[in-house]
Amino acid sequence: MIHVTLKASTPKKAYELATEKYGSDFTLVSAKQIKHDDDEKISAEITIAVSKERFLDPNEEKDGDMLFEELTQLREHIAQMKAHLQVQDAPTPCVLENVKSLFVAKGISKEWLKQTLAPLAGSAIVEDEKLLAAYLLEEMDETLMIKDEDLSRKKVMMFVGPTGVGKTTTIAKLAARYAYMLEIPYKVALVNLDSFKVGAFEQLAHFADIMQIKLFTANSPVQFKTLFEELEAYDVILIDTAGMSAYDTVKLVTTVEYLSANRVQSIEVNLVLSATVKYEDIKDIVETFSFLDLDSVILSKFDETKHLGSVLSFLLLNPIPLSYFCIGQNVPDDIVPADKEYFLQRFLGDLEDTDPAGY
Ligand SMILES: Nc1nc2c(ncn2[C@@H]2O[C@H](COP(=O)(O)OP(=O)(O)O)[C@@H](O)[C@H]2O)c(=O)[nH]1
Ligand SMILES: [Mg+2]
Repeated sequence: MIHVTLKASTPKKAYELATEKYGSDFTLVSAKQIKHDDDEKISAEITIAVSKERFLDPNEEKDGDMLFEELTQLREHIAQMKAHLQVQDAPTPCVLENVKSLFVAKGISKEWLKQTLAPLAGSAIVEDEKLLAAYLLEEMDETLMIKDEDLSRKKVMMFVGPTGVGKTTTIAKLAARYAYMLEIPYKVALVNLDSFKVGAFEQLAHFADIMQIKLFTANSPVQFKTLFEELEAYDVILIDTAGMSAYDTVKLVTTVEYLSANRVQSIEVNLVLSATVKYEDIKDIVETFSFLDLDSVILSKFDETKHLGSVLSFLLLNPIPLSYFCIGQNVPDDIVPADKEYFLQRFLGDLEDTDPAGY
């Protein structure tokens, strides 16, 4: 085996580089994030082990024709965009600026507003504040993605995210929901991988005990793999993980090892994100955790804030499907399947609070 080190801006990108070069013919040896003191930026470095044959494989170059075709398409696209820009009239400054600043004040990113409003220049919509605000909400509705609750097949869900966001509580809520609160009772098992934090096992054990739901523990990827054979008869398996900060690469790599130990059953990775989190923090969190190939985002602590602009903004620029909203501390009641209307209504409520004219 040959050790190869790859650098990129994020662990995920470094991992993708490895996949691009070596397909799936490598194993991850280590990963680390490097925080640069001078500009606060973070970069990532991963080391992988590749067989000598694969390392020397000459087929790794990207097909020249394909690259050329992609470039030609890109150029055409840019040319079209430029042509479009030239026919636009000057925007109506006052209405546009008023609506923009209202949304910016509520945490919506200037970047998203700019790209969403660009095609409207010269149209009648930008002359009417209400119409323009309605247009933006409509665009939000179209861009947000929802992952529907699908229990028609066996489901394995892993919950990841920073410490204290509500992973364990969410698992308890979902376990009760699937086992007791839906039309069909599902056979639910809980798995704990959170061996890092003192007391983490007890918290889940306590919930499992109250709900009479089986709890299993795996202390290594190998144990985790064999555990799946034991769990054959369960419909829904919910996996709790160690909470980790956005910079905690050791735990991240451990979680990757757990995920890759199980090749039989696909595991849905759910990132639990607090609705109260700052935009810049969300960026770091999602960048770090997307290393695990996120399937959905669960928004927790919806009840703790009226200001959903940051989270909404992030999801508009980086659409990841939303699966559930957690709306309080009560187990099992305070969880609802994600719903765009609910989300946008809450955001709108916040918007209306500052705007006496009402949009
Ligand atoms: N207000 C509110 N608190 C929550 C919600 N979800 C979890 N919590 C609380 O957040 C704290 C941390 O939750 P926990 O599940 O231990 O987080 P974990 O470290 O991610 O597993 C606990 O006090 C929970 O009761 C929520 O939706 N709303
Ligand atoms: Mg926990």
